[in-house]
This record gives sequence, structure tokens and C-alpha cells, in this order.
Amino acid sequence: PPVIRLADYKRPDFLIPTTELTFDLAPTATRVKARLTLQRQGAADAPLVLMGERLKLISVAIDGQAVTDYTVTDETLTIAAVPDRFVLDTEIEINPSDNKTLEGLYMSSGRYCSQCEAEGFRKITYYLDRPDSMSKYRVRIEAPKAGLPHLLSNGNLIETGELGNGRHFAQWEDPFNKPAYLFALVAGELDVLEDSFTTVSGREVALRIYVDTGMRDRAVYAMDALKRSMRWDEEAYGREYDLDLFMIVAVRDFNFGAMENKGLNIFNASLLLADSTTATDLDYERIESVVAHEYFHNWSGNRVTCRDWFQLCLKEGLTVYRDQGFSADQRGHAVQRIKDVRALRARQFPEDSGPLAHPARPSSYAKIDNFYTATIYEKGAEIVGVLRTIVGADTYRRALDHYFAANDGTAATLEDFVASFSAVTGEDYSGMLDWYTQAGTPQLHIAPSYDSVNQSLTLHLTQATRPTPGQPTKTTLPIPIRLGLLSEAGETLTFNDGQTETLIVLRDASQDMVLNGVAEQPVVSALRHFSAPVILNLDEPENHAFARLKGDPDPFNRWEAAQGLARTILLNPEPAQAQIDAFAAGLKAALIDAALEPAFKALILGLPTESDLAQSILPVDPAFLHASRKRFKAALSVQLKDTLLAQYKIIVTPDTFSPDAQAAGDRAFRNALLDLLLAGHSRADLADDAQMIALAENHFGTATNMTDMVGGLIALMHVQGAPYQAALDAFYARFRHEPLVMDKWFSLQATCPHPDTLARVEALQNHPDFDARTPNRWRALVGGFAANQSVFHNAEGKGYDVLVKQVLMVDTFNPMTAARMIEPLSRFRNYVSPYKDGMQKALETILAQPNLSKNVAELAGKALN
Ligand code: BAL
Ligand code: ZN
Repeated sequence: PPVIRLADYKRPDFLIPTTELTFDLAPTATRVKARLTLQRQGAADAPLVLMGERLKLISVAIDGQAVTDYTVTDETLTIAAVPDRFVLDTEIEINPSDNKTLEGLYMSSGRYCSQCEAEGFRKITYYLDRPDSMSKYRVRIEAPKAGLPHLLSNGNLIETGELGNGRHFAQWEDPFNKPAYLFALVAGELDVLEDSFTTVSGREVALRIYVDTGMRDRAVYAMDALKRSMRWDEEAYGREYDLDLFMIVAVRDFNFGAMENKGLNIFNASLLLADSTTATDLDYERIESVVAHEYFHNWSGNRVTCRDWFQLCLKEGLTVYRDQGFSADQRGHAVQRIKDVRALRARQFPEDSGPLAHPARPSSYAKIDNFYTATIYEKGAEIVGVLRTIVGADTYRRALDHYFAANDGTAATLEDFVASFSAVTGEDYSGMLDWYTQAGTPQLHIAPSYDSVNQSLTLHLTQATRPTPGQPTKTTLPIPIRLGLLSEAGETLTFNDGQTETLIVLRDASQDMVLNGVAEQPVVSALRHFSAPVILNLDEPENHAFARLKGDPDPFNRWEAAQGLARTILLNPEPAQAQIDAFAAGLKAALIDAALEPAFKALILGLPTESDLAQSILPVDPAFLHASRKRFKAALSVQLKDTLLAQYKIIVTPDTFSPDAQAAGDRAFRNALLDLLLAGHSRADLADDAQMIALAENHFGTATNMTDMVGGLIALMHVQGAPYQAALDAFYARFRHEPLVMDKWFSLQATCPHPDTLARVEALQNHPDFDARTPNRWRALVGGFAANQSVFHNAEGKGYDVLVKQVLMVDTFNPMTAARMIEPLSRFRNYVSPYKDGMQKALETILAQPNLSKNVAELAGKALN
């Protein structure tokens, strides 16, 4: 497919100061009239070229005069000669009910709904559909009253009224300039949960969350999260809300998680609706963070938007960083950091080391939809964190205040963002731009050497980044390293006259750092709180990791020590029993440590996953990794049984459910304990195992919330057979009419790491409740399966066959969603045969398909290159 390059950026030839849209809604023939005021800012002879796709053009007029001299292609409407200032009227027709791309205007459960980011507005009307084209919008929606009582768009509701013939209208006006990707329209039958918020300056904002009829109670948590987000953004960033009304709508069919349309956020229902019987704690956690994320976009994205899509990470990286800060304040900094880093390593690190690696600011793309990636989002957030760590919290806040003030109402670049730091400090931060333009995860190597005579520690620090596609040579980056020292007994060790922690910024390829006053052989605790998104290689004996596991005052590094020790054992085909015993003892000490939070203990019980391990070894043999992990878990289970069981029994389940962090932490720990208990006990013929199976059955059967039900089901996966099937059947019988819970039912089965899962997934594709047109359901089954390392990587290639069939089928109507499932095949070169060849063949089969979408063609092509 043709490629768009950042180097070719040119500002638009025309400005559109005002945009007036009139919608006449009908499922198969919606009419859209657009009245745009246009002003030339480019060359005097530049033609007007508007983007438009899948539109039936009815009429065009300039300053009230019909125009017939224009050219229409599949993607554009061009009028060769136009005045310098004029009013353009167009009318088009679209078919929302036939729009299964879920971009532009479409229908979900009988309701009209829109998704315009990145380039969906061009499926609604002819327009300069690019983020640097900002306009003031007035939107009129006309529709039958029956079935469409609510007619919503951005901004403030100016007028509503009757049209006769059972029809009505609503007139909306958004006082803020915005790019087309933030336009939204929703119309339909909806229940509404109402509340209000008083901003810091005393303005009343009406808050409304629109949901499916009967679901109002399930929006209560999202409303609470919204109000907490609004307050937090005032306090942490000085950002106040700017309209009189803030609306959120939940829909079932949605390509993204949610969308930050000005004043009218649209959410995937899975990230909005929750109650204790249908949502897990993880759902609550995600709802809280996504509600915050979309709300925070009102400043980082909407008030200050992106000049072009290459700058996507300007709004996404910053907004993720902001929502992570919010979640950390709500739920605990260490636990949140561990979860964020786990997600970064699970999704972004593999991307950054494979054929789809790209910088946080890419320099070219074929379909921007393909760049809503972990790199843009999660690495983008890490880069903001790197900057904040380097400048400190106070300077960071001043720089952000400057950024919002200086760029308010504009479409900005990453240079503008970095310049705000220079503006408030007078220092040069241009080196930070390299973090945005260079792909690949830096490798940080630390070689400590201790001089006991002089009581000094020399740290030899080096950095290097491996080549990535299109970037054979790499530059050095500013890497902040938060560092402290421990004794070998795990006690804090001071240095440099009583210091307990220091921040080193490594800027060059190598640097020596000397710490003085180090009284004994130190254990290095580096990269505390994961102070930079790098891979750390620290030269040290194994007992040093045990010292950190025992006593590192930085909880992140305590968790990290356990991960590292477990990884060493898991990657060893024949680990020594002494190693396993030592790990079990370290784990036990953490589990019974009353000073540690249950949420943290749950995380420390989570051994590196098979996909984590796949990044630490070459070539990857998924069967070996699975067997090794299973064996190790079973050994720990047997060895720690008494401790696990005792801890499990200590945790009382309260009578009333609370989604708060502490109650969720207790549940997470209890479920993690159960999982490990069952990992070593799965044969019903042994009395001891029968006791464990009964424990899991009871956990599932008596669960009073979804988190514990899912915990019980996961534990029963170790058992398989009748107990597992009975739980699945009971789950289905109870929840078959709850779409969000049925997504879990599909996903749980697809992620079960048992060989029977392949046949199960093959059958589930034909289940009456499977629907590939609903992205949530499709991702639950197909995405869950593709993430299931040992089952997806089937030696006969049957797992890849399932994926190829599904991707090609979904690509015919929803390319954006289909393309996201190319990634699991992309690192084929890392795998041992026969997987490697099977994955490559699968990619070739996809690429050979005629009429492939640009989305899938771009990613499959890159993966094979
Ligand atoms: N802007 C797309 C959805 C999100 O990142 O909020
Ligand atoms: Zn976002």
C-alpha cells in the first residue's frame, strides 16, 4: 500500500473556521448536509481537495450556486478552481446499518453511533479530515422520535423541538475549535445516569452516562471514577473542565476501548459497565483508568491536539502517563507500577524487538489505524516518565502548565512538548526527542566493582540499542537510573555521607560512576521504580537478587528480584533443586510478611508468563517453556502447600462487596494462592488432590462476585475433566444473556493452557453465541487463543490455521480489528521449527489473499520483510 511520510508534512491549503452539519437519520439512507466556511491559506491556485469514502454525493454548491465541475474518486472530492473565501454546501447519503467497519457513522444494537478517530469522519461527509484542520461545529440532528428519543452530539445542547410527523430534532453547538476526529453523534433509546460536578472555580457541570436500557446501576462505578478523575486533574495538573455538560455513552460494538470525543465520550461497554456479579476487579480497575484516560484527553488531546498523526503519541503517551498517575494515587504506587511495567513488557517490549518495531513517533505509515500500538501508548507514557524523573516533579508540573498554556487551541508537535521543558528551565532537552524517534528497547548494562580498601563502589554503565527495521544504527539516550545499595543481608546500605538513594542519568554510551563511603560489599538495587523503559543486565552473584527480594525498600525491585530469580530457573532445562528450594524459601518469606500488602503478594506469586519467557531466550520453544513453567509451579505448590493454604484461610471474604483497592487486593491474593495450590494438585485419585479440587469447586461454587468465580474457574483449569466442565456449564447457564460475561466465558476457554483447548476453540467458532462482527466477542475468542502460547503454537500449525481463517474473514468487513491480530505471528524468526515455518506460512497465506485491506497488508508485509 502507498506510504505517507512525516517528511512530506504540509499545512492544509484551506482553513475551515466553521462547520455546520445537519443529519437526517435513517438506518439505510442517512442524509448529511455540510456547510463549511473555507479560507485559503495555501497557494492561490491550490484546488480544494476534501477527503471522503463510501459517500454517495448528492449535491455541491459554492456560495449558494450549484457546482458540477468537480472530480470524485474513492477517497476524494476535488474542486479545481475555488475562491479565497467561500461557503461550501454538500449533501451526501450514507448507510449506517451496512457499516460494519465501525468507523464513521454506524449502528450498534439499533442505535446510531460514531467513531471518527483517526480517519472515520471522511465516512460521514467530505472534509479536510486531518487533525490540524480545526473548526467550530454546529450540529443539527433530525430523526423519528420512535426508538430515537436521545439525539446527542458534542458541546452544549442549544435547542430541541418537534418537527411534526412523529419527528424531532436537537441542535448542538461546541464552542471549542476541534479537529474532525473528535466529532461524535449518538442517537437511540438509552437509560441515563445523572450527576453533577462543581469545578475548582465553582462552575456546575452536568454529568450524564448513557447506557443500555436497564443498565443504569452498572454505570455507578464509572460515574464515581469520572468525578474522582475530574478532581484529580484539577489537583495534579491544574486542569479544569470547560463545558457545562460532560456525557459518556456505552456501546457494545466498538473498535477501540473508548473514545475522547469532545464532551461526548463513547465507550466500549466492557470498559464502562460494572457490578460485582458481572465484573472482575480487573474490569473495575480498567474502567477507572479508561474513564480517567478519556476525561484527561480533554486537555491532552482535545484542547491541545496533534498537528498530524505522526504525533499521535503526543496525546496518547502523555494521557496514558496521566492516567497511570491517577491510578497510582487511587490504588498504590508500587502495585500500579508493577502492573504497568508488566503490561509494557508483555506488549511493548516484544513489539519493539520484532519486525513491527517503530518509534513512538513513526516516520511513515500506510494506515494510521495500525499505529494505535503499545509503543505509541505505553512507551509514549514511559518517555514522559523519563522526562519527569530527570527534571523532578515540580519542574515537570511547571513545564506541563507551560505546555497547556502555550499550545491551547492548537495542533502541536512533540517538539512543542519538549520545548516546554526548556522554556521553564532554560536547559536543552532536545536529547529527549531521540526517545521519540528511535525504535528499540535500550539495553543497560551495569558492572559494579567494589574496592573494600577505599570503601568505594565503581559502577561501569553502558547502553546500546539493537538495530530495528529501517534504523540500522542507534544513538544514545538519556537514561535515568534510580539506584540504592543493600547489604548482602538485605539491609539498606548508605553511601556518600549517609545517602540511601541517588539518581544517575546515563547519557553516553558508557560512563563510570563512583559511590564512596560504602562500608561493605554492596548489593546494587538499580532502576528502582523502573525508572526507564530499558532492559537491565546487572553483573552480580545470585545471592544479590535474594537480598533484594528480602529487603529492598523499593517494592518494585523486590518484585523484580523474584521475577528474575524465577526466570533463571524457568529457562534452565535442569534447574538445581537447591535453586528451587531457595526461591521457595524467599517466596514464603514474602507471603508471610505482615508488612506487605496482599495486592503486592498476589503480584509476587505471579511467575513470569510464557510470553515473558519467550522474550528472554532464543530460539523460543513454546512447548519447553510451557512444560518448564508447569513443572516449576507444581514444585512450588507441593513445597509451599501449608503456607499457601494457611494464607488462603486467613483472608476472610466480607459480607458486602467493595471494589476498592484493598478489598480487590485481598481477592487477588486469595485467587493467586488458590491457583498455585491447584497447580500441583490435579489428580482426583489422590486423597490430597481430592481435597484441593474440592477447595477450588467450593471457591467457584460459593463465589459472591465475578472475580472469585473467574478465580475458581482458572484454578479448575488445572484439574480439567468433569469439575472444569461443570463449572463452565454452570457459568454459561447463569450468564448466557449477559454479553459482557459471555465474552469472559469465551476468553477463559481460549486462554486455558491445556492441549484440549485447540479442539475447544475450533468448536467455539461455531457456537451460536460466537459473533465475529462484535469485536469484543471476536477478541475474546481469537485474541485469547492467539495469546495462549502453548496451544496456539501447535506443532502441526492448526493454531495458525484458526487465526488465518479468522483474520481473513474479519478483514472483509472490519480491517482495523483484523489487523491487530497479525502481531502474534510477527516474531516467527525467533521460534524453533516447526513453529517458525508454520507462522511464516500463515503470514504468506494472509498476504496472498486478493482484496486484502491496507491495514492487514501493511502489517503482514512488514512482518515478513
Ligand atoms: N484516542 C483513541 C482512544 C484513546 O486512546 O483514548
Ligand atoms: Zn487515548
